[in-house]
Amino acid sequence: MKKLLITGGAGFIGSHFIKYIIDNHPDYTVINVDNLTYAGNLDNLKSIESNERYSFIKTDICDAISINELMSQGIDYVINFAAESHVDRSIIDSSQFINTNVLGTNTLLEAAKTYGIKKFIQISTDEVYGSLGHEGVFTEESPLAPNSPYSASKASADLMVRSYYQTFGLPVNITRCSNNYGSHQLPEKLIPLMICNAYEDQSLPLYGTGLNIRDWIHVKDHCRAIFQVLCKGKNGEIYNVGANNERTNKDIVMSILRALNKTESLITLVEDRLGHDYRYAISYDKIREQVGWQPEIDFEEGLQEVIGWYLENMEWCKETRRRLKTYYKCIYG
Ligand code: NAD
Ligand code: TDX
Repeated sequence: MKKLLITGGAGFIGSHFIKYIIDNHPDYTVINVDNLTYAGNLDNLKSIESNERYSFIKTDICDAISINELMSQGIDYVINFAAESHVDRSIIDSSQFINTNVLGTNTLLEAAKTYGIKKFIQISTDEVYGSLGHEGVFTEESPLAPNSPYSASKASADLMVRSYYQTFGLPVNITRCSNNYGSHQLPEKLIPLMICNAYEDQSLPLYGTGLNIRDWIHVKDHCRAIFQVLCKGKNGEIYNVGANNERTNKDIVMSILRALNKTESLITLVEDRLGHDYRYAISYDKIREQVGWQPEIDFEEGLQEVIGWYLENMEWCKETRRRLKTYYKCIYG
């Protein structure tokens, strides 16, 4: 049995990854380390929670004593999903982004070095490359040019990961993925927020002109990519992960409105996000050529399937939104 330590496994992408491993790779055990912030929800893992190859430990990745104790128990691989992940929150207050995304990653790297971890994968983001104009795509050679406190904290973590490879020879990979969509995503992010609002006939707040562009990938394609990198990634390499699905935010919202049979009048153009990146687009040539991964899920089909999941799971949406509202009220008043 190979022992995987997953951080942030109660969140959106981490929980999908754990379910993917437990359901498809019987030669792996998974320890999920998550401190259950407002974004962590163990209900996301209900389908596998009693599997004997899965265990959960509530710990902060910044807690060096607990992290060292865990890694001393014969862990083979570490995949770091844990992060503060919402750009808007980083604009209001960046401190927790520095704690978790930078210092937390550093705590994991130190422990991974001490205990001779065989592979450390950092789950990063295309946002570290900054913003594109109308032309071009991000490649792994694109310069780091993060624009938000969130993306700056992720870029900082990437540089620490790189340094542990260069200085100590820690076997690392960094994956930089485009915007994920899928089930169980917190309704603070564009797609689930707009589905929930449209369902309840509430207004759909599009920032600025609504014409900013994101490049979308189904979370299940992302999870397969991470596993392929674990198996075949060359130490020290960065791999971009994407699926060539550029859409304006307005296009996305229009698709949601059509699927729910609602009218465009629900859309409200609101004040723009500060420092709002105009466009992301990512080339995945390197991971296709070196690792043999490519996306499989068609965007239009995937989006309809995902909208269907939220509509069938409105109780999950309502409960998650209730928790989110309570949390936001406590933090921001
Ligand atoms: P998420 O916010 O849904 O989940 C984050 C998880 O990390 C939560 O379970 C939370 O409880 C946990 N966590 C936060 N701080 C922690 C700490 N200090 N110690 C332990 N656990 C902690 O995020 P997500 O959307 O699933 O993103 C996962 C990773 O993927 C992040 O690193 C993010 O930067 C990256 N990423 C996300 C996207 C996207 O579209 N969502 C795209 C590319 C990369
Ligand atoms: O209410 C909204 N209205 C709106 O117009 C929200 C929440 C978002 N938007 C716009 C902003 C972006 O252009 O939609 C786009 C997507 O926004 P988010 O869902 O907040 O995602 P983004 O800022 O692109 O970042 C996401 O992708 C990269 C994840 O949250 C990050 O964790 C990941 O690294």
